[in-house]
Amino acid sequence: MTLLADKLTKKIDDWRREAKDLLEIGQDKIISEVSVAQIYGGMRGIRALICDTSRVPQDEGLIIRGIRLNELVDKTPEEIFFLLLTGDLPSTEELKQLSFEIKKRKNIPAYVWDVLKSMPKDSHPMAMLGTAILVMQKESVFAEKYETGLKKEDYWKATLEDALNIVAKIPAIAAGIYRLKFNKGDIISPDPEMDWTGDYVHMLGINNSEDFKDLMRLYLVAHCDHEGGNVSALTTQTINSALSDLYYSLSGGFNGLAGPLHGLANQESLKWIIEIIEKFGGTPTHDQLREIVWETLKSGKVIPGYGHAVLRITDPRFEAFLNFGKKHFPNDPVFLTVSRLFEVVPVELKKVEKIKNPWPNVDAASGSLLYYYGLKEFSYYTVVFAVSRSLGLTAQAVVNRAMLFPIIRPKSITTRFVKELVS
Ligand code: CMX
Repeated sequence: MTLLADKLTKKIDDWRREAKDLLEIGQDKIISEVSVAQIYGGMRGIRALICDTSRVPQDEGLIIRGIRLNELVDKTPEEIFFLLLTGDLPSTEELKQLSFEIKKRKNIPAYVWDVLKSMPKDSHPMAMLGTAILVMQKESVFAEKYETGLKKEDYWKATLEDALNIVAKIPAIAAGIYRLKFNKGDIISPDPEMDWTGDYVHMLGINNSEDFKDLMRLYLVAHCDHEGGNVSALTTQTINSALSDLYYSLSGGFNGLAGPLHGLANQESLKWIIEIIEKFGGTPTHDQLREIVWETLKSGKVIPGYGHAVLRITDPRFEAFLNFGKKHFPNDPVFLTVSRLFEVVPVELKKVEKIKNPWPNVDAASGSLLYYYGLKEFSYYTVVFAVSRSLGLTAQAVVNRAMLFPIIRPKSITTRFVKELVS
C-alpha cells in the first residue's frame, strides 16, 4: 500500500467515527432554514452539503483544508492534491511517492486521440476535454471492481485509483487538445521524468521558460477547489453519488465548468479586455474603461471576472495573479488594462444595487497572464482551469466515497406548493 493510501486508511477511520458520533449526538439539530427567495434564487446560502477539502468564507476566500490560499501559493499541485485528499501537506517521502504514482500513470490510451481527432474542427476545447474523460470510462477501476463485487467500505480505494489515473493523464490530454484544436503540430508525449506542471507546459509546446512554469504552477494551485456547492463540484458529486464512476462524474462536472457564468468567464474576460484594447488602440484610460463598463452593463451583459455567488471581497486568487503580473510584467498592455479595470469596475458596480459583490473573482486576471506567455487562444483557458479543478473534484469524490455518503436526492416542490404556503 502507498503512503497516501496508508494515511487515508487511518484518517478515514477517524472521519467515519467522528461523523457517527456527530450524528448520534446532533442528528436533529437544524443547520439551515430554506426561504422562498432561496428556492427561486439558485439555492444560494442553503447549507446542505458536507465538503472538507476546502471552504470559501465570503469575507476570506479559498481556504484549503484549513490553510489560506496565500500561504499555499509556493506549493506544487502534487502537494496540494495530497493536502486535499488527506488534510495534511505531504512529508518529503509521501510527496516523492505520490509524484512517482502520478508519473507512472501518464500514458494516454491511443483511442482517446482517435476520438478527439474525429470530432468536428469547431468543437469547443471543453467539449473535447469532457469527451476525452468520458471515453476513458472503460478504464475505471471502480466500475470494474464494483461489477465483480466490492465492499462499500472499500469503494474509496477504487475511487482513489481512478482519481490518480485521471489526475496523471489530464495534463497530456489537455495539452493534446490544445495542439489538435489550434493546429500546433504533432501531439507531444508525456515525459515520465517531469513533474505535473512541468510536463503540462512541455506538452503544450508554447513556452518552456521557468517563468511560465511558475505561473502555471500558481494557476494549477489556485483553481484546484472551491468548496462543494459550485456548479462543477455539485454536479460531479451528484453524479458520483449514484455510484457512477469518476470518469462519468468528472466529465459531467466539466460540462458545468464550461458555462460562461462559471469557468468560461476567464475566456470571456480576456476576450472583453482585448476588444477594449483594440477599440481604443492601446491601454485605455480610466475614463475610457468607465465608459466601456457602462456600455457593457447597458447592453445587458455581465462584466466578466467580477461578482461571485459566495465571495464578498476581492478574490485572493485574483490577488495572487495580480501580484504575479506586477512582479513579472507590470507594463504589459493587457495586464495594465486588468490592473486599471480593478481600479474602475468595483467603483462602478457598487452603483448597481442588485449586484451583491462588485469585486473581481479569479477569472478577471488569470487569462491575461496566460496570454502574456503566448497562450493566446481564449477558448482554451477553461481547459487549464479544468486541469487544476480535477485535483479538487477527484479528491472530493474520494472523500465522499470514504464517508459512505448516500445518493444525493433533495426534494423538489411545485409552484402550487409555494402558492399555498405564501397565501
Ligand atoms: N456584471 C453585471 N451584472 C452582474 C455581475 C457582473 N459582474 N455580477 C452579478 N450581476 C447581476 C446578476 O446577473 C444578477 O442580475 P439579475 O438579477 O438581473 O439576473 C444580479 O446582479 C444579482 O447577482 P448576484 O446575486 O450579485 O450574483 P449571483 O450569485 O447571482 O451570480 C455570478 C454570481 C458569478 C454568476 C455573477 O456575479 C456573474 O455573472 N459574474 C460575471 C461572470 C463571472 O465572472 N463568473 C465567474 C465566477 C467564478 C466561477 O465560478 O468560476
